[in-house]
Amino acid sequence: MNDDGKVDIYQVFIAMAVFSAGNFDDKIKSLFCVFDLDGNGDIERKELSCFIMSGVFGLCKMTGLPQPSTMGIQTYTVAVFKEIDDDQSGIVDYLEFEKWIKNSDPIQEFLLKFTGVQTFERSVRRKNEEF
Ligand SMILES: [Ca+2]
Ligand SMILES: [Ca+2]
Repeated sequence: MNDDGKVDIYQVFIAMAVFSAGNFDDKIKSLFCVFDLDGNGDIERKELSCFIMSGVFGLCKMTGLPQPSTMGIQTYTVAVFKEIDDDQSGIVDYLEFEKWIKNSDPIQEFLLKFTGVQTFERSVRRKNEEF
């Protein structure tokens, strides 16, 4: 949650990236597949909007935060899409998506933070399995 009341979409990414198995590149690939609802290999704006909408609402439900307005999410989606769509072609291909994830400081920071937590939990689980 940011100061202006907007839900931080990056937290949705992190939740997904952290809880899925595999290395970072695999995670980006699975994220891309989740976004690409019709599976045509590109992310269209309506797909991103769908994802953000369900992601944000799901997150709010999970955390008990108040839900932002649909209008607010749509405005946010347009801004995010513009940011990802590097060549402004109106569609996001995998390379643009990958570049965006890898160059996004907030995502990297959260990943580092949450991956550390996961590593700890994993080591605990591994230890338990030894007995
Ligand atoms: Ca698509
Ligand atoms: Ca593009």
